[in-house]
Amino acid sequence: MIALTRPVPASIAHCELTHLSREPIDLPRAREQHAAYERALAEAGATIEQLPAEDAMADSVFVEDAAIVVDELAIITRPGAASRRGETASVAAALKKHRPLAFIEAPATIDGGDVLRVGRDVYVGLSTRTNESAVEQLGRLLTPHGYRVHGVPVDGALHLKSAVTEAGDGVVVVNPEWIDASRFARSIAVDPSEPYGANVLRIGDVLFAAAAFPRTNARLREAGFHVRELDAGELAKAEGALTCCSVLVLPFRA
Ligand code: CIR
Repeated sequence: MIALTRPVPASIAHCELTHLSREPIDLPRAREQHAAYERALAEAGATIEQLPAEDAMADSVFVEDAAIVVDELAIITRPGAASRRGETASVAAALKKHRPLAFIEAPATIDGGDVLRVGRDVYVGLSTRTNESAVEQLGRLLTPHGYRVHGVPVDGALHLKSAVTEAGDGVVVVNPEWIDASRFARSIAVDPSEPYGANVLRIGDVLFAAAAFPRTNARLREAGFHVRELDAGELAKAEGALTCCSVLVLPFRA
């Protein structure tokens, strides 16, 4: 598995914020946490492919939002925040070595953080960043490959994957306040005191989870997942979580 990443930009203090108030971000500490994230993914078996830094683009570390990668193709997004549209060109250049490319076109807008694949089901969050036109375009691109594409209203969270991610084997971890958990056959709810605890990242046998959510992480351990906690507190102030900092490219399985 390849994980595309990008360094934390010098301009991160000017990032987009939707649900959080601006707090000072400690840049050296954010960079240390990001480097630890890259090392941890590498230890779990990912090959890190680091994109060139984009220091003038404040949210450029959150590479997940620029692309949606499945076995058959990579879809380059049209991010919902106009300030982020320049981030996609370098992600497209990196992904064209690994997959045929397709592109989301106006009037659609979509952030990769709104797209969750669980088996052949692709859930697309209808958020402030992602619209119905993007759901239609994704449907046209993915249905021929055997995926089912579903639009899912997101209420209260920035992205769908702030509210739900896959822990593994079809089991999702979900904040039921932000999306309808009954859409998923098997789910584990976050601890109610940890609304941001649903963003986890599975690499091989390891389930990465933010250290800030110990109660939710205990629930995941009780369910049998091998949880490894990462300190992601600085980028959390930029409204980014663990999945946001990588684009995973799995080995192609025909
Ligand atoms: C933004 O608002 O776009 C960034 N500050 C945070 C993006 C986080 N990305 C993600 O959840 N996939």
